[in-house]
Order: sequence, then structure tokens, then C-alpha cells
Amino acid sequence: MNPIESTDPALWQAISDEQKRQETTLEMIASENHVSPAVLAAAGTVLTNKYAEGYPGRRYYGGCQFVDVVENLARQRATELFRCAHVNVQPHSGSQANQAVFLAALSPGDTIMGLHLDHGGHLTHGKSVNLSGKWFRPVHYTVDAKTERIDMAEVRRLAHEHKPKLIITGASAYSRLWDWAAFAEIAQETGALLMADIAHIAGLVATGLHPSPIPYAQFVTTTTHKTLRGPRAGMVMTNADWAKKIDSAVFPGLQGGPLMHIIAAKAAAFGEALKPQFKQYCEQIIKNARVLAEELTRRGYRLVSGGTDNHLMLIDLRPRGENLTGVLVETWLQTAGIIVNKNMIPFDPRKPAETSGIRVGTPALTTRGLKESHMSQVADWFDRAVASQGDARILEHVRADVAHFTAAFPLPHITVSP
Ligand code: DSN
Repeated sequence: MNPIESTDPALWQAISDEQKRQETTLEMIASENHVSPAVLAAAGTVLTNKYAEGYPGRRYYGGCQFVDVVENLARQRATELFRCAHVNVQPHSGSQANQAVFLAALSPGDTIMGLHLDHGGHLTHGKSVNLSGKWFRPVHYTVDAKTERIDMAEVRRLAHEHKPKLIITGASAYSRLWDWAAFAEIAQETGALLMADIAHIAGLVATGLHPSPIPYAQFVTTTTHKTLRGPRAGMVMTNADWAKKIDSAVFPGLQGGPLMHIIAAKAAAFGEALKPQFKQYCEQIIKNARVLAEELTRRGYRLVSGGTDNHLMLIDLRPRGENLTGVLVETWLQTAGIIVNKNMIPFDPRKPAETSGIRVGTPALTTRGLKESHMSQVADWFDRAVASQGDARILEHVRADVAHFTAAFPLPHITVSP
């Protein structure tokens, strides 16, 4: 029996319900994944008890000899995985990893330039409601209206016009490859520093399935839980010139004690990602995404930019019905056991709480063992739920089919159910 079950039944019930939800649904949120039993176990160890402000060999607390080993393992493995000169594995999240770069490289009022949130960018890349948009002067580049790919001519023009101190690349809803070399050239022409936020594609970058920004950008930030399939957290990679400044920005600049149990889980995930099977996994993510994109296109959905090069796709719902919105479709799909998120599409006439788009991804489905041959079935259920217009009876039928199907693809989980 799990100790929580006897000591805290209410909490246990919620955890068990969440496990059942994950087991019986298709997780298609592009930024989510299912960690391995080893990663999950590392996150639930006694390391959560330990304060370790500082860095290995230079801590502000006694008793850090073993957590030093843990953090060094995480650092060595991340450095090997991404072939970078320096890594800081302490950021609690991708947002804090990005803030560490801002604290190390910028002063309040400096100009930063990133991809517009409505065109696939991220909140922390200069959105007005975020610290990055309040403390700095944000300029945003967009995708080309026709190709829906990043408009590099606009990037160059804006960089020359606004002379940003930092150019930010990376996205949370962009399905095409990033041309880091082209960005580096523009950064060099205009005297900007370059940052790549590879949160979504980190697993693909680590395995060479997406070009790496490491040779081009002074700063590479990432979360560790999306395609990289580690615990929910962040990290910053940099070169020897910026290593000290980044470390000081993370601690004591932004954070206090690092979460050593989560750093252990990062070490476990990086160890897994260094194995050949992880490359096969990432190859399968991409294959699944390509086939899913084709299957959805065949059913009348329009994919932003016409398809995908990575693990995600952005679906424009408008060709399937005037009344369809992201928020409606997200709710219908959830009732049908398919978990996605509503998402703005480029030049979206609807508001962020409504949207004309849905973002879907294949990392979690691939972890469960789904292959190209299953994508037609997934697209069918997706389509039946959308076409149902919210009809409860149809959604229940799909829900039952999905639950039956998922039973054959167990989560890579420690079983917490009794
Ligand atoms: N929330 C993440 C995503 O879903 O892409 C980005 O931070």
C-alpha cells in the first residue's frame, strides 16, 4: 500500500484519479510526456529533504557531499547530450531559465526581440503581461502570412531597425525547423546576443533530429520535460564566456535552494536520453507526427504551414466549420478522452480564450508505444469528436473506444493504484 493511501485518503484519491485519467486518455498536448519509472522514482526520493544553495563543491550548507554527486551527474550528462561547454541544471522551470539569461545579459529597459506569441512564440519572450515584456522593450517578429514560416526578411529588418540587445529564438507552437545560422548572422550584423529556447524540441536537438543551436547562440534554454522526457523543470546552456554570469543569475540572482530530487530526475532522464533507444524514440515521434498530419489533412483540416517537421502541428479549425473554436473543440475532445489545448493560429481573428486553432503533438503517444499505423485511428477519433458538434452520445462512444484502446498501451509508470 502506498503510504499516502493510508495517511491521506483525499490526496490519494486525487492522485489515483489523475493516474487513471492519464491511463485511459490519449495525451496529445505537445508539451507533455510520460516519464520513465526511474525518472519518477528519482523525483520521489529523500533528496527532496536537502538544502544545497550554491554549486557542487561550493555550498552554503553542510551535508552536501551526495547531492554534489547528483548535480555533477546531471551536469556531465547534459553537457555530453547537448555538446555544450557549460550547463546550469538548477532552474526550476523554463521560465526561470529564460529569466536567468535576462538577468545575466540585460538591464531593465533593454530591447529584446522574439517570435510573437500569437504566431507560436512564448509568453516569456516579451509578452506584455510577462516580466519579459514589462521590464524590457519587446519587439516581435512574425511568420509570413503566406508560408506561415518565420519571415527572416522581417527578422533582419526589425533587428536593424530596433538594435535589440538580445534576439530570442524558439517557440511553443511552431512546427518547422529553426535556421539558427541565419539568426546568428542577423545577430552578428546588429550586435545582438542570441538565445535559443529549445524547450519543445530539446529531445530532437539532443538526438540530432533537429539542428542544434549550440554552435550559434550564446544562450540555449530548455525545459526538461517535453520531448526530452524528464521531470518538469528547466536548464540553461552557455559558453565559457557566460558560464559564471549565468550561474550567478540562477543562484543567488533568481533562486534559493535547488530542488535536488528534481535535479536527480534530470540526471536520470539525461542518462536515458544518451542511450540509442532514445534516438529511436525521437525518430518515432517525428514519424508519428508526419503521419498524423497527413491523416488530419485528408479529413479536411488545415495545418498551419501545411504540415510539420517536428513533434507538433497547429490545426486551423475554420475549414471544418464556421462555428468551431479551439475552446469548444478542446472541451469536446476532452469528453472523448483526447487531451489537447486550444491555441492561437497566426493572424487569428479570435481571442486567446477562444482561438481558431488546436495544437497537438505526438511525444506522449509515442512514449506509450503508438506507431504510424495507429495514427489513422487517432485521427478518426479526433474527427468524430469534432464532427459530433458536442453530441454527448457520440463523444461517449469515442470515449469508450479510446479507453479500450489505451488499455493495450500502459503508461511507463510505477503503479500507485492498490
Ligand atoms: N506551457 C508550455 C507549452 O505548452 O508549450 C510552454 O511553456
